[in-house]
Amino acid sequence: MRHSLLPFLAAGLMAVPVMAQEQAGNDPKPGLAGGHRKAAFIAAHDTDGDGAVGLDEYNAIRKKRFFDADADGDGALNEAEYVAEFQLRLDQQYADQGRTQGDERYAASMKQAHVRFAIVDRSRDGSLSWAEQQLVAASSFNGHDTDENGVVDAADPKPVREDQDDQDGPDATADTASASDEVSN
Ligand SMILES: [Ca+2]
Ligand SMILES: [Ca+2]
Ligand SMILES: [Ca+2]
Repeated sequence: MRHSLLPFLAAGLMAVPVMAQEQAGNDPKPGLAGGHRKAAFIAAHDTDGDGAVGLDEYNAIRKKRFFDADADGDGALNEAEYVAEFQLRLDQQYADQGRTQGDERYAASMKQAHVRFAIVDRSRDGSLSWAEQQLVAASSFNGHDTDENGVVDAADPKPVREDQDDQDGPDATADTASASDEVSN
Protein backbone atom coordinates (compact mmCIF):
# COMPACT_ATOMS: atom_id res chain seq x y z
CA MET A 1 0.00 0.00 0.00
CA ARG A 2 1.81 3.04 -1.19
CA HIS A 3 -0.29 5.41 0.81
CA SER A 4 0.89 3.79 4.00
CA LEU A 5 4.08 5.77 3.43
CA LEU A 6 2.40 9.12 3.72
CA PRO A 7 2.46 9.15 7.51
CA PHE A 8 6.20 8.63 7.34
CA LEU A 9 6.58 11.48 4.92
CA ALA A 10 4.60 13.73 7.17
CA ALA A 11 6.42 12.73 10.29
CA GLY A 12 9.89 12.57 8.87
CA LEU A 13 10.39 14.94 6.01
CA MET A 14 7.69 17.46 6.65
CA ALA A 15 8.51 17.89 10.31
CA VAL A 16 11.54 19.70 8.96
CA PRO A 17 10.79 23.35 8.39
CA VAL A 18 9.98 24.02 4.78
CA MET A 19 12.97 25.12 2.77
CA ALA A 20 13.11 28.87 2.66
CA GLN A 21 12.86 28.94 -1.11
CA GLU A 22 9.47 27.29 -0.98
CA GLN A 23 7.80 29.75 1.33
CA ALA A 24 6.99 32.62 -0.97
CA GLY A 25 4.99 32.55 -4.15
CA ASN A 26 7.28 34.75 -6.21
CA ASP A 27 10.38 32.61 -5.84
CA PRO A 28 12.49 31.38 -8.71
CA LYS A 29 11.28 28.12 -10.17
CA PRO A 30 12.53 24.98 -8.47
CA GLY A 31 15.85 23.58 -9.55
CA LEU A 32 18.25 20.76 -8.98
CA ALA A 33 18.36 21.15 -5.23
CA GLY A 34 14.79 19.99 -5.05
CA GLY A 35 12.50 19.98 -2.08
CA HIS A 36 9.50 17.99 -1.03
CA ARG A 37 6.93 19.72 -3.17
CA LYS A 38 6.14 18.05 -6.46
CA ALA A 39 7.43 20.80 -8.75
CA ALA A 40 10.72 20.77 -6.89
CA PHE A 41 10.81 17.00 -6.97
CA ILE A 42 10.33 16.95 -10.74
CA ALA A 43 12.88 19.71 -11.31
CA ALA A 44 15.46 17.80 -9.29
CA HIS A 45 14.98 14.43 -10.97
CA ASP A 46 13.67 14.98 -14.51
CA THR A 47 16.93 14.15 -16.24
CA ASP A 48 15.46 13.91 -19.74
CA GLY A 49 13.47 17.12 -19.35
CA ASP A 50 10.07 15.81 -20.38
CA GLY A 51 8.34 17.23 -17.31
CA ALA A 52 7.76 13.83 -15.74
CA VAL A 53 9.84 11.58 -13.52
CA GLY A 54 9.53 7.87 -14.14
CA LEU A 55 10.62 5.39 -11.52
CA ASP A 56 13.57 4.19 -13.59
CA GLU A 57 14.65 7.75 -14.29
CA TYR A 58 14.35 8.56 -10.61
CA ASN A 59 16.26 5.52 -9.41
CA ALA A 60 19.01 6.09 -11.94
CA ILE A 61 19.69 9.67 -10.90
CA ARG A 62 19.45 8.86 -7.21
CA LYS A 63 21.92 6.05 -7.60
CA LYS A 64 24.33 8.13 -9.63
CA ARG A 65 24.21 10.98 -7.14
CA PHE A 66 24.66 8.64 -4.21
CA PHE A 67 27.71 6.85 -5.52
CA ASP A 68 29.22 9.98 -7.07
CA ALA A 69 28.95 11.55 -3.63
CA ASP A 70 30.69 8.66 -1.91
CA ALA A 71 34.05 10.37 -1.90
CA ASP A 72 35.82 7.81 0.27
CA GLY A 73 34.30 4.88 -1.60
CA ASP A 74 32.99 3.01 1.42
CA GLY A 75 29.56 2.50 -0.15
CA ALA A 76 27.78 4.85 2.24
CA LEU A 77 27.50 8.59 2.74
CA ASN A 78 28.66 10.30 5.87
CA GLU A 79 27.20 13.68 6.71
CA ALA A 80 29.94 15.62 4.94
CA GLU A 81 29.53 13.57 1.75
CA TYR A 82 25.74 13.88 1.90
CA VAL A 83 25.81 17.61 2.43
CA ALA A 84 28.49 18.13 -0.22
CA GLU A 85 26.30 16.35 -2.78
CA PHE A 86 23.39 18.61 -1.95
CA GLN A 87 25.62 21.67 -2.08
CA LEU A 88 26.78 20.76 -5.59
CA ARG A 89 23.18 20.76 -6.75
CA LEU A 90 22.33 23.89 -4.81
CA ASP A 91 25.28 25.69 -6.36
CA GLN A 92 24.19 24.52 -9.80
CA GLN A 93 20.65 25.67 -9.11
CA TYR A 94 21.89 29.08 -8.06
CA ALA A 95 24.03 29.30 -11.18
CA ASP A 96 21.09 28.24 -13.37
CA GLN A 97 18.91 30.89 -11.78
CA GLY A 98 21.54 33.60 -11.86
CA ARG A 99 21.36 34.02 -8.12
CA THR A 100 24.17 34.92 -5.80
CA GLN A 101 25.35 32.30 -3.36
CA GLY A 102 25.65 33.12 0.26
CA ASP A 103 22.27 34.72 0.72
CA GLU A 104 20.05 33.84 3.63
CA ARG A 105 18.23 31.20 1.67
CA TYR A 106 21.42 29.49 0.73
CA ALA A 107 22.43 29.23 4.35
CA ALA A 108 18.98 27.95 5.29
CA SER A 109 19.09 25.33 2.55
CA MET A 110 22.47 24.13 3.69
CA LYS A 111 21.28 23.95 7.25
CA GLN A 112 18.34 21.87 6.05
CA ALA A 113 20.71 19.44 4.37
CA HIS A 114 22.29 18.69 7.74
CA VAL A 115 18.89 18.27 9.32
CA ARG A 116 17.83 15.93 6.54
CA PHE A 117 20.87 13.78 7.03
CA ALA A 118 19.89 13.21 10.64
CA ILE A 119 16.45 12.10 9.44
CA VAL A 120 17.50 9.79 6.63
CA ASP A 121 20.27 8.18 8.68
CA ARG A 122 17.72 6.04 10.41
CA SER A 123 20.25 3.83 12.14
CA ARG A 124 21.78 7.00 13.64
CA ASP A 125 25.31 5.78 13.05
CA GLY A 126 26.43 8.79 11.04
CA SER A 127 26.40 6.81 7.82
CA LEU A 128 23.68 6.75 5.17
CA SER A 129 23.70 3.33 3.57
CA TRP A 130 22.35 2.69 0.09
CA ALA A 131 19.57 0.66 1.71
CA GLU A 132 18.58 3.60 3.89
CA GLN A 133 18.75 5.88 0.90
CA GLN A 134 16.44 3.59 -1.06
CA LEU A 135 13.89 3.64 1.75
CA VAL A 136 13.85 7.41 1.66
CA ALA A 137 13.76 7.46 -2.11
CA ALA A 138 10.83 5.05 -2.32
CA SER A 139 8.89 7.02 0.27
CA SER A 140 9.57 10.25 -1.53
CA PHE A 141 8.65 8.94 -4.98
CA ASN A 142 5.49 7.22 -3.82
CA GLY A 143 4.46 10.29 -1.86
CA HIS A 144 4.40 12.27 -5.12
CA ASP A 145 3.08 9.50 -7.39
CA THR A 146 -0.35 9.88 -5.90
CA ASP A 147 -2.13 8.11 -8.75
CA GLU A 148 0.34 5.24 -8.38
CA ASN A 149 1.15 4.83 -12.05
CA GLY A 150 4.92 4.82 -11.60
CA VAL A 151 5.36 8.34 -12.98
CA VAL A 152 5.41 11.64 -11.12
CA ASP A 153 3.97 14.34 -13.33
CA ALA A 154 1.38 17.09 -13.44
CA ALA A 155 -1.43 14.53 -13.52
CA ASP A 156 -0.75 13.33 -9.99
CA PRO A 157 -3.29 14.82 -7.58
CA LYS A 158 -1.74 16.91 -4.86
CA PRO A 159 -1.04 14.85 -1.75
CA VAL A 160 -3.30 15.79 1.12
CA ARG A 161 -0.33 15.95 3.45
CA GLU A 162 1.31 18.73 1.51
CA ASP A 163 -0.84 21.27 3.32
CA GLN A 164 0.06 19.96 6.74
CA ASP A 165 3.65 21.04 7.02
CA ASP A 166 3.15 22.37 10.49
CA GLN A 167 1.87 19.09 11.83
CA ASP A 168 4.43 17.15 13.77
CA GLY A 169 3.71 13.49 13.34
CA PRO A 170 4.56 10.68 15.70
CA ASP A 171 7.80 8.81 15.33
CA ALA A 172 7.61 7.03 12.00
CA THR A 173 9.62 3.98 12.95
CA ALA A 174 6.64 1.68 12.48
CA ASP A 175 6.35 2.77 8.88
CA THR A 176 9.89 1.90 7.94
CA ALA A 177 9.04 -1.79 7.80
CA SER A 178 6.29 -1.26 5.27
CA ALA A 179 8.57 1.09 3.34
CA SER A 180 11.00 -1.77 2.76
CA ASP A 181 8.38 -3.46 0.62
CA GLU A 182 8.66 -0.60 -1.83
CA VAL A 183 12.38 -0.80 -2.37
CA SER A 184 12.66 -3.80 -4.64
CA ASN A 185 11.36 -2.13 -7.78
CA1 LIG B 1 11.61 12.72 -17.32
CA1 LIG C 1 31.42 7.37 2.06
CA1 LIG D 1 1.70 9.32 -11.21
